[in-house]
Amino acid sequence: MFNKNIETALNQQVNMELQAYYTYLAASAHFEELGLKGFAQWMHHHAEEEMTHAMKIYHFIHSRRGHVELFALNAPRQDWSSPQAVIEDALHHEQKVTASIDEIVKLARAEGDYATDSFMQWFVDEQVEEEEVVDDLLQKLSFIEDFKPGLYLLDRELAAEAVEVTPVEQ
Ligand code: OFO
Repeated sequence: MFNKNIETALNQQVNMELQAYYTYLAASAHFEELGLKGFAQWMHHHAEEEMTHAMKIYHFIHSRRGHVELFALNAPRQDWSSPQAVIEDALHHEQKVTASIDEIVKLARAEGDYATDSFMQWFVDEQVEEEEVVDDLLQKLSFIEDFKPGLYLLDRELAAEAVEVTPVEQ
């Protein structure tokens, strides 16, 4: 029998990952409207990653014969004062996700659910990478500040990376 506390925590995590999908999709749309296509693709790629995270947990709940419960999503923020503000929001979001994942690991250990503990280790590692990637971009933006040609070059760099990582359909 799947532990109810773990099931609830995992369902909440599915919601958090879907909320991240929605948040990054809104950021992608914002960059698209600014004409920053590289940033838009970068965000779109990250939005899709969040969907895969949500589905990974979704399938895990089913594999334990648990019940998947989908909660409502909040409307994401859709307006920012600068590209830096968007990426700062993304970093705060990732930090919240990391804290939430750590809580699930703690709960799994407290409940003696070692299968969930083991499953969640993938997310623990993934969050290290997620925070690093977002923080790297934030650092680059802090070098650029308001220097428009720098933003243009960074946008081109992100567009080139997006082509390498995945053929994003437009
Ligand atoms: Fe799912 O890692 Fe970002 O939020």
